[in-house]
Amino acid sequence: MSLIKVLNFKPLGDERGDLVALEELVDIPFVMKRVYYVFRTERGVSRGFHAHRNLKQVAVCVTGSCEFVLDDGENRETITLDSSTKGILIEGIVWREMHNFSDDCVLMVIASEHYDEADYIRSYDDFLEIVNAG
Ligand code: T46
Repeated sequence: MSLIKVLNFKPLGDERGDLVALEELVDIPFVMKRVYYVFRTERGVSRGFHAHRNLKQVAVCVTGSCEFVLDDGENRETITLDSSTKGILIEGIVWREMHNFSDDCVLMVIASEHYDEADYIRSYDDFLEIVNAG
């Protein structure tokens, strides 16, 4: 089974332009507690390099593009997010990295929990230990 779960959002555009609506438990498969966005990432800079113990997230590039690497300790997969109507669901203990941000990239992330630094696993060795322990 692929590590990458793509969510396709319905564009509600008309002659005036585009609109996408994301509703809790309809388009986003969890209760939404937080939204953040990453922008103005410098060329050549990568982000992420961590996993979460207990967090579900949906990531969408609302403008521009970036690459997501997801790794469950056995498999590593890459996806380019380059559409405001395509998101990915990240759940479970999955290592993530973001690379190749375009200059205009605005990466929006919807999260199932409030920010909690204690939820982060920031060492790849600790991540492997946790996934291998089941
Ligand atoms: C993730 C990927 C996709 C907060 O204070 N509140 C927040 O909600 C967030 C997300 C971050 N912060 C602070 C923590 C750091 O001092 O903002 C700073 C930058 O965060 P971080 O280095 O974790 O950013 P990324 O881009 O490496 O990772 C982020 C999310 O933190 C993470 O949960 O899955 O985007």
